[in-house]
Amino acid sequence: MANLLVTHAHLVTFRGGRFAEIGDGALFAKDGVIAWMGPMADLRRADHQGATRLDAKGALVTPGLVDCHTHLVYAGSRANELQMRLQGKTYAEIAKAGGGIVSTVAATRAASNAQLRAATSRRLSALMAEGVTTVEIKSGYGLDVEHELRCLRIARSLAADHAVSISTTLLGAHAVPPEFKGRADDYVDLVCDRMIPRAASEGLASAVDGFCESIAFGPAQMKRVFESARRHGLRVKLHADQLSDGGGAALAAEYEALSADHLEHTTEAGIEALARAGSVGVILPGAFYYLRETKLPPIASMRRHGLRMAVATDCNPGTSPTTSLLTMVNMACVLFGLTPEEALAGATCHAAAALGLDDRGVLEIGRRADLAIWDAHEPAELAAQIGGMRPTQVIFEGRVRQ
Ligand code: DI6
Ligand code: FE
Repeated sequence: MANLLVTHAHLVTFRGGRFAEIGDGALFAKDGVIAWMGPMADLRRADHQGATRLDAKGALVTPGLVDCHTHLVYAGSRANELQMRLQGKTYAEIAKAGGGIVSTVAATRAASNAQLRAATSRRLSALMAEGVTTVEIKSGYGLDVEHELRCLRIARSLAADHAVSISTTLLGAHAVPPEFKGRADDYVDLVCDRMIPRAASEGLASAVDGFCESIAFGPAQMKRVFESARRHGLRVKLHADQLSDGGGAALAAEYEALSADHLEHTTEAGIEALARAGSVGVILPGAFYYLRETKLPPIASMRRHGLRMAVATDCNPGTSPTTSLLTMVNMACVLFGLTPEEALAGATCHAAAALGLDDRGVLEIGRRADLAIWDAHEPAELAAQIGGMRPTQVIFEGRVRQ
């Protein structure tokens, strides 16, 4: 594997989860891993002989971005729902009337493997163009054993022809599919007894997620899903307290979830429980914006309890149709009041933690050499634009991404 030496870089490291910089720095990547980094003045020739050199000319160099919450695998469009919501219908009303998640399920089931892969690939490429080097992809629009596994397989297959690292999550408990209408508990049985065991034994998912909400699954049902995940050795995550306080955060904490996501309606006690459990709080400003929500997530409480905050796109056709993680960084600042440094930590180191990946998201010796190089001087410049910002170069596993 080729070695790479990046010189004259303004390194943003996030070591220990904290914002830190090396003004005129160098970074040596060997076999895809950061073998040395530090101030230019400390660089020794012997340490990097034979390496390809890349002069960053003072540019900002951050860890590659990590999008830790996406629903990239789907077919069809939900543009009609924007029109319905503009006419005053709520997301919950549309879902109850047969729109929402189950309409995307119908379109996804009807799509061929090639169509579904092509649509997902387009969205993945758009995320990557902004400097994303790790993406989490959830299933959740198949909602039967074969279609959920198919979505996970398609998600995993994309790593073969995209220079990005993909982490997959089984979201069988996303909605009750039409064939189980009125029999949610029977569907939960299917998720627990057939879907989770298959996803685990076939190595198709790294975690199990669920939509814990009045219009989806209650805490008792999610508990059964989490018990099954635990039996099969999979970590859990949860869509929690997005539209109402359903006790999702406390449940996620009880199962030491990797993350609890959304959290707009989470109480102080819920935030405290998550922080104590070591979970990450994933904030999703795209969904907040698109649904025109007004209840802000309790950011002050998250800071007070030291809950690590990640920022993600939640890319999905119904509530957050976006493939721009940097726009989410912007919205996390503008709508939720994060500082640019907090928001950038949320799209790098804390996002990696939300996926249980401790080998990335931070610039430090021994971590993966996944970097983004920006025509910028400070993190605020990455947060100050609404879309359109692109890295000048991306390094993935120690190589310049073409
Ligand atoms: N993530 C989800 O999975 C749901 N909301 C959210 O923020 C619903 C997605 C959808 O409507 O398709
Ligand atoms: Fe989501």
